Amino acid sequence: MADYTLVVGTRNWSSWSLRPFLALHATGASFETVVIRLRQADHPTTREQILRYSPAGKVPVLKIHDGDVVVWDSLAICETLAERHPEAGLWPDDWKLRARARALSAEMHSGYPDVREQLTMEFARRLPLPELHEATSRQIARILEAWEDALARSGGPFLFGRFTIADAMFGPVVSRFVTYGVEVGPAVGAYMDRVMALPAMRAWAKGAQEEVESGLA
Ligand SMILES: N[C@@H](CCC(=O)N[C@@H](CS)C(=O)NCC(=O)O)C(=O)O
Repeated sequence: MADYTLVVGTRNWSSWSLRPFLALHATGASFETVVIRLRQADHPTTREQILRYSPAGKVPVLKIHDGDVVVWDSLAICETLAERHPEAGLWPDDWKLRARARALSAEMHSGYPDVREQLTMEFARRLPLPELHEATSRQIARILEAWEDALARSGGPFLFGRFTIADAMFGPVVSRFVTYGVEVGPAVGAYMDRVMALPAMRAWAKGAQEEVESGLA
């Protein structure tokens, strides 16, 4: 039996689900993925299906088989994984870097509403950049500045050196910037290429592509 079950939404769309998927992949633990179809206006069963796993009625949800524990919310799942798999180094070792990585991850978790709304995740699609609202442009500039700063301080290849939860939290943003062709500088461009090339991102891309091709997304 696998160590975990991760319940996610339609992979082409569910940006929240991608984050713990990347973190879970990085632990090397065994897990199975259950995909619940989102945005089915004529199928009210989506909510019922999610409620079978979590009282919060949202994906992602992590089921920890050892102990029969259920954790919902992307950041809570990532924190739980970091605690259960210290060897995976999901947070930086140095407390100062860890504090910055946590702050950046929390900023992502609770912020950038206009980026989310205007540049919705369409993982497997390539779309024209819409005319950006001022707030969206401001939030994009803040993200790029935060990435550039973190990469310059750490020297890469990821935001805090090795892959951490901060990269997992920004994985869907990388996908959005690729989908809409957001203009970025060379350091950020190289970082985005590295994130897109992660085996976990490729696995997610394959799932999203299949959903798009079969009309599920
Ligand atoms: N803050 C939550 C957000 C979760 C969330 O909004 N999930 C969406 C999909 S990406 C969802 O479950 N939507 C289904 C619904 O609202 O019925 C997290 O970090 O996990």
